[in-house]
Amino acid sequence: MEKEGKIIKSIGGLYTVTDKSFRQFVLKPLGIFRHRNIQPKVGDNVVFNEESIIEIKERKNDLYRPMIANVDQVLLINAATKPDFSFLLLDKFLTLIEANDIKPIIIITKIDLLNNIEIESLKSKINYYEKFYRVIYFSAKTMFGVNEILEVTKDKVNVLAGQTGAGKSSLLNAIDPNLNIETNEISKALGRGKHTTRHVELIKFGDGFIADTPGFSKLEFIEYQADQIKFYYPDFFSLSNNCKFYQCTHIHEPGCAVIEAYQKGLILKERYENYKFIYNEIKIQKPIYRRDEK
Ligand SMILES: Nc1nc2c(ncn2[C@@H]2O[C@H](COP(=O)(O)OP(=O)(O)O)[C@@H](O)[C@H]2O)c(=O)[nH]1
Ligand SMILES: [Mg+2]
Ligand SMILES: [Zn+2]
Repeated sequence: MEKEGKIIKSIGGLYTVTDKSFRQFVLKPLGIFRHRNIQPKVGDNVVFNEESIIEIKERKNDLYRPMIANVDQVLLINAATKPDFSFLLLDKFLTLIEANDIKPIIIITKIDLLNNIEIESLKSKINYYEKFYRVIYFSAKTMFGVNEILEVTKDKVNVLAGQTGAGKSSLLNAIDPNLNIETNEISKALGRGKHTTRHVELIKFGDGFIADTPGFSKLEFIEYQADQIKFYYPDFFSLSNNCKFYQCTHIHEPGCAVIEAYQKGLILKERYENYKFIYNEIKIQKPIYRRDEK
């Protein structure tokens, strides 16, 4: 009997594979993978029989942190307040997620803490992002937006991102109270060592999956070149055909269509300023090479 499934957990050479009806099997990979130097990983879509994983399907992507293959989208959690909403953090996360070629879903949580005027004022800016990204407003307290989150995550492999305190764990608990994840884990977030040795696991999340640990937590751009990040701004990219110079960085060049759009107010002020800020941050960073982490 051969079946198809997905690896949701790996511990000491044993892989937990779930089939379409969420039945789970603990399996070993065929020896042939080791000989070919292929290591199955969480998120892999596989063919298996009673004893073994016998085929690993081609990966559509391969995330480094957490170590997961075939991520469909990142739920980027931003608190509307507490901590203050930060467009810089939003744009930094979006840049990193785009750089990994994964689809971001922007979730603005804790909206129960804003009054109507504050919500409208935030929305008037965040509207800008809705041209390129799905934006969902949510509250773990009132459950506003819960159906929208269930709909968008259905049948998908999701990864959470967002700063500590943004409301990631609360969102998971709101969607599935059985998860019972600790919230407000400030002390844990500071204790580094633990995190790197943890085994990542995909957990059932509505009718999809979610990684049990957030990704993109270190907002580092070590691997990127300043003049590459323009490709991770879909709003700039769509204008760049009209820039005078083919390799325009949209920072200072004459005849730049992006700068022109910004000056006309067609690009959100914060968005363009953050782009310049991130560009310069990368430009001045010393080349550091990423330590080999496991
Ligand atoms: N009022 C309100 N508080 C929230 C909401 N979501 C999270 N919080 C609170 O914000 C704090 C941090 O939330 P947590 O889920 O631990 O954030 P995480 O660090 O991103 O996992 C906790 O005290 C939560 O109770 C929300 O939608 N509304
Ligand atoms: Mg948390
Ligand atoms: Zn330009």
